[in-house]
Amino acid sequence: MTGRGLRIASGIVAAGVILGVAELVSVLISPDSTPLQAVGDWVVDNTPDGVREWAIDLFGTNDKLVLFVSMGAVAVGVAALAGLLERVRRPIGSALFVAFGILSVLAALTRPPAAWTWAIPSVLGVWAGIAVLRMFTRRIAAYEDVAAESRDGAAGAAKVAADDAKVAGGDARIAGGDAEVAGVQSTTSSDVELERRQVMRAIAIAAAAGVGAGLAGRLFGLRSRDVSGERAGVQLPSPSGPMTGVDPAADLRIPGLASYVTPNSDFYRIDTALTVPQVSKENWSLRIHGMVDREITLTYADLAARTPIERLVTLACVSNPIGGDLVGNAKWLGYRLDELLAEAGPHPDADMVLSRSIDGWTAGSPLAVMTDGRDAMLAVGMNGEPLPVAHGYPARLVVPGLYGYVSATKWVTELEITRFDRAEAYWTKRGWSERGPIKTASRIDTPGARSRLEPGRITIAGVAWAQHRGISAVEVRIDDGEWQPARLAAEPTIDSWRQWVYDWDATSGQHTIWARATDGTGAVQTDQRRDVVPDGATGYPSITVRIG
Ligand SMILES: Nc1nc2c(c(=O)[nH]1)N[C@H]1C(S)=C(S)[C@@H](COP(=O)(O)O)O[C@H]1N2
Ligand SMILES: [Mo]
Repeated sequence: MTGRGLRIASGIVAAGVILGVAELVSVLISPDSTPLQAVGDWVVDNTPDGVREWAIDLFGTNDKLVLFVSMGAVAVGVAALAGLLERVRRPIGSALFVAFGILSVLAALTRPPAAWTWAIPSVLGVWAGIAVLRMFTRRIAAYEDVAAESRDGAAGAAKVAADDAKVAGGDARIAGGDAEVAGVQSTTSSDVELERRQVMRAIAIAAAAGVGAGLAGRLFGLRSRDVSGERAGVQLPSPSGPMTGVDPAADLRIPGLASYVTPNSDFYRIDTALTVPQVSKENWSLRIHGMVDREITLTYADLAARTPIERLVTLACVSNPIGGDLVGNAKWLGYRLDELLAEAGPHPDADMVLSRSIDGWTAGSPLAVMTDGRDAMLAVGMNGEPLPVAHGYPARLVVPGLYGYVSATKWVTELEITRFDRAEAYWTKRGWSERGPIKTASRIDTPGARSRLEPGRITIAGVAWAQHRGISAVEVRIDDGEWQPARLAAEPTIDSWRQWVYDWDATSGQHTIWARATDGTGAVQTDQRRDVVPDGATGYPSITVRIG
């Protein structure tokens, strides 16, 4: 490695020390206070809409991984530059680190739950990183001095030897001079090599220390806050009335068709959280405030005095493209929101419930929808288990008929009663519609797109949903043929999706299969193809298959 290579390595390793030390210190504060997390969260919240949609289009639910990798690439570039530019008397690299530190402190302090202590990991990390960078820079400078001396020394020795040879004029003396020159050179170059090795060793030690601190910090931080153990011990209360049994006739159990109830492990997950919030039920509370007669705060223990309901509700994401799988049906156990809201007494001129999660994400739901008698709830259970941590443990909202982005707040801690003309929720600020009623949609699950099949009887099956309106019909069309009615499975509730099946006598050739649903009000799903922005995709789903 040359001096240049050493400088680049020293910058990258010093940056690693910043992140590592910050991770370690954050164990005492919050995992969200580290530069990695705080800057990452800031980037997530401030990515321009165009870039965000492009990234979600391209990477789907891997967008978080992609974000971390691209942030890492930028960080390595800046760190290499810092190492290259830093000099003993010209600390440009240190100045870059200070600038990064300021950005990181600002990002940490503007996170919703931040306290002033959230600045500490960035400050201590940058301090340690600069100390390490300065030390390396001094040693690299010393190494470069020795290397320069050795070159000068070798040149000087060669000159002396040549002079000697001139004076003596004898072959033997020349040989001796050569030998001496060679001796001088080999001593100095091994000095240089020794110095270089020492600098490299120091950099390697710092790299190991930085990575070690970072891993230890992450591990301790995650372990000390992990609530999965606590969750496993939660005893769910029994719902009022008979337990919601799933009507067997609702599930056609056709291979390839989504099961009527989506298992928790298969349920889609969408949120802006880079690491899943770990909220202990002991610290959790829900504050209902704003335009209300009485502000109330409920703890998890307070919920035990109430009786929950259990309902099947299909949750759908507004970002679900036609035919997509950002939709799932679960049995939710929770407390009626209309009752909770009534206790606080919303003012008559309020029209929005702005729900907020522990990490500051918000959704704006129409107050009228939450209180019109539908089974909108503060859910604590999902399919007979406490809410999985990634799905909002210990409590989240579920509102039949509204897309997740305007209703389904996970890790919910606040309901602010307000007005649509006064407040704006997370995605509305980013170009999505302020209202998000779910649009009637259908999906073909089997056969799979682009399948090759034998001619004869083929089972076409899928799901359709129009939450809180229900599904009254699904029709299938082959190529340009007539729309044919599909057979519908039972519909235990209009708040869930409905399975459908159609038996097709397939003939040879390439065919396109279309589907469309009619909701419980008699309205047919629109054939107008529209993208997901700003309020959900529309259009008929279709697949193409080859027969024979
Ligand atoms: N705290 C929080 N809650 C959130 C979100 C979020 O980003 N943060 N995303 C919402 C969106 S867009 C959807 S579609 C649903 C998805 O819920 P799930 O991950 O349990 O399927 O959660 C909603 N609740
Ligand atoms: Mo969503």
